Amino acid sequence: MADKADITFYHAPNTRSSGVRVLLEELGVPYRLHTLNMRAGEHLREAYRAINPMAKVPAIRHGDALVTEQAAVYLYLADLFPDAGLAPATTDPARAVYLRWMVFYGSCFEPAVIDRHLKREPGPRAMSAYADYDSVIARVTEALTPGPYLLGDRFSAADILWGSALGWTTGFGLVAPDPVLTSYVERVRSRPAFQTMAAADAQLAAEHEAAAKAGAA
Ligand SMILES: N[C@@H](CCC(=O)N[C@@H](CS)C(=O)NCC(=O)O)C(=O)O
Repeated sequence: MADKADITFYHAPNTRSSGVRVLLEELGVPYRLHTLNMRAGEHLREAYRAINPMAKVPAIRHGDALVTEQAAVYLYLADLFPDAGLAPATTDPARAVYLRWMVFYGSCFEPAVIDRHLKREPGPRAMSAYADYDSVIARVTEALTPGPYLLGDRFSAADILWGSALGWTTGFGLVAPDPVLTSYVERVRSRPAFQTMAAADAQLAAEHEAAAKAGAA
């Protein structure tokens, strides 16, 4: 296996890769930050398509291994650094709940939320991978009740993914505010790693904005 310090993280500020930045901060591990200025379209260029042919962030490279898709990135990194305790071990029954919510995110939550927002019909229940929007939101809300985290008292990498996602989806009005979801977002976002990421992303976003404007001038 590649050296654990040989990690490159492909990131654009204020995007789905921001949660991975929080995860790396929580893990407390060294990595190379490779930023992409989306305002300037850097993610669409050939150089980045060689990393992720979908031209999306996040992505990481660990030695020769390229990992794309945010849930895969979270799973990979949390398992790579087990001492941080952010992923239940394969022998731990909590792993089942952890994997369920990691996968539910991309296979049910995102499509349900985006379909609802764009007023797209999910189609017949039997053909819809997420059944229906209300069921998805109800399952997430139940999973966070009583909380405080998806695994009960135990904070995990899944909470970084879900705290980030519920933060932007409630923030942009894609998911209706709800006391359970809102207090969960506040709890997760109050962690120092989130605050470190938010400050660093704000600075990076300002730099990218200025560079894009200078390039367009
Ligand atoms: N399915 C991908 C989605 C990632 C994604 O949509 N990332 C956005 C940023 S939030 C992106 O890279 N957008 C650039 C574009 O599509 O041009 C994942 O879960 O990693």
